[in-house]
Amino acid sequence: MAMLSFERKYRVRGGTLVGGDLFDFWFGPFYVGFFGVTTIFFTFLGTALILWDAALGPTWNVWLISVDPPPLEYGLSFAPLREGGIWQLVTICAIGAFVSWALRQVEIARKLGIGLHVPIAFSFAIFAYVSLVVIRPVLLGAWGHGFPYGIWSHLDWVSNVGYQYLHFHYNPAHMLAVTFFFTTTLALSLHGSLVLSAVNPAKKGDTVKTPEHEDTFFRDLIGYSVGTLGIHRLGLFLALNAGFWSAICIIISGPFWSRGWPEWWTWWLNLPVWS
Ligand code: UQ2
Repeated sequence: MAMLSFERKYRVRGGTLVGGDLFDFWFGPFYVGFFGVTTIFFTFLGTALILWDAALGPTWNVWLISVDPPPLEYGLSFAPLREGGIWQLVTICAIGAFVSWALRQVEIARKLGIGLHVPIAFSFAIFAYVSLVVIRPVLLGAWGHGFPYGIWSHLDWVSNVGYQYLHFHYNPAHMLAVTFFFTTTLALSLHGSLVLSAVNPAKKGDTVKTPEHEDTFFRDLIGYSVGTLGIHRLGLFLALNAGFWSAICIIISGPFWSRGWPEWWTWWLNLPVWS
């Protein structure tokens, strides 16, 4: 079925979570919905606030512009706009836009009668962001523990917070997150190259090869094929775990472990089996 006629067939009413029929329409190729409106609202307001903060100075250098969180002294209260208040509003807009986007994905999935895998996957990315700017700052008692919104400044933040725990790579949850990120790239490169190799036969003019060829390649190579559905389950599992352990590794840094991460491993040296 041609894509355009398929889309017309499935451009049906219903499936909305909020607003009933009111926003149940398309703008060109885009489904709008209540959450399309709220996504646009938060995105434009948040972007305007970032531009306003930049206009307050001290620089228009895009690498150096930074919307900073409030000083730690403000704790968990609202700060004056020029002293981190704008950062607080930008954070509200960012979370509003991200959650709106996820809920718009839910409405579209419901219209199509497909699973909720995409919004659930996206929610792990939202969780990782929220862990940095809400969960950890709240557990530590100050919005000032959030990261600054700037290209250079957020890199400095990551570096400084890392060294605060002496050697962040000794954080066991960070180890898991990094391993899942690398394994995700391994799985996607295996999958992407395997599919392209099957649809691009070595001899020009040959018809494309089948999933059986893909299975056979890996059975010949390592004695095992995870399968065409399996590789996508594996990919989703790896990617979700990468985001999840990223969130965990920063939430535990401070609220649940405030010394250097290398010291955490003394539990190993203290095992009774060594004495
Ligand atoms: C596979 C398969 C695919 C694939 C890939 C494999 C036909 C098109 C990449 C091979 C993957 C395996 C053996 C798992 C590797 C494990 C890790 C943790 C990276 O069998 O089925 O479908 O794309």
